[in-house]
Amino acid sequence: MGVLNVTPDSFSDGGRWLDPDAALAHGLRMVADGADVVDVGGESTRPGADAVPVDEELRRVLPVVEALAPHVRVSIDTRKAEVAEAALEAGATLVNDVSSSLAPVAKAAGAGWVAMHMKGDPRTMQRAPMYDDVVAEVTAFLVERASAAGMDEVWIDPGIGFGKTLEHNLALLAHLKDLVATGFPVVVGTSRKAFLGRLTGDAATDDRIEASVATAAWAMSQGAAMVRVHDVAPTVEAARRLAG
Ligand code: HH2
Repeated sequence: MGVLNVTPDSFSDGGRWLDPDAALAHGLRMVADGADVVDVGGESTRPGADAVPVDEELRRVLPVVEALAPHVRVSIDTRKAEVAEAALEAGATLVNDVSSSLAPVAKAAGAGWVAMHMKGDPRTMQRAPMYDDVVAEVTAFLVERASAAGMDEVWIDPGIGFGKTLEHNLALLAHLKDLVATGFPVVVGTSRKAFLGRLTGDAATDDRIEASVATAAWAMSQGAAMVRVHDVAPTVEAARRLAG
């Protein structure tokens, strides 16, 4: 899954794809590089981010979803039902839902749904997140949401960096097999995230490519069915090598 943020403020590619033509070109580039899905988002969910009004989010994502949908499977990365509905009408077929609340919208449209775990909301989620057992709690939450959805296509995602410390992120990655064992296909997004910068010496987001590819490869080796990445070409290369 290639990331296409049509936002001014995403943490790693904010402002680069705000223009619809630039966004389309980058989406097609990721398809040429081997992405099976392009994930279009119009609201940053980085820690501390402010919410975006519905009209503005629609204005950002709809032209891009429409233009890309004939070329590749498009997912819509949103927390808003109105945006998910409009994007599904414009050609998206998967709802990537960091709020884990949009199953009814995806279901009504016959689309797929990614349920992601987040503790709190983006504005406050990194203020001292705490768990008794992060792996057990995240797994239980996702199984409950995914089972309750009663849909054919439900993916689960531990939500790396969403209300989690470095230690929480590493525990979830170390125990990904617990999520895989639930039987739901697992999505993992580590790409360019802050915890990688902490592990490798707080590098700029563009310098986190090796760590991003390494953690994506780890996730795939543990049975993740999809990885959400900014750097499609090296991740596809890693996937091919893993497949032998
Ligand atoms: N991470 C981000 C956004 N959406 N969706 C899923 N399913 N899993 C993730 O880990 C995930 C996600 C955050 O990354 P990004 O879109 O690159 O940044 P921003 O939220 O600043 O736009």
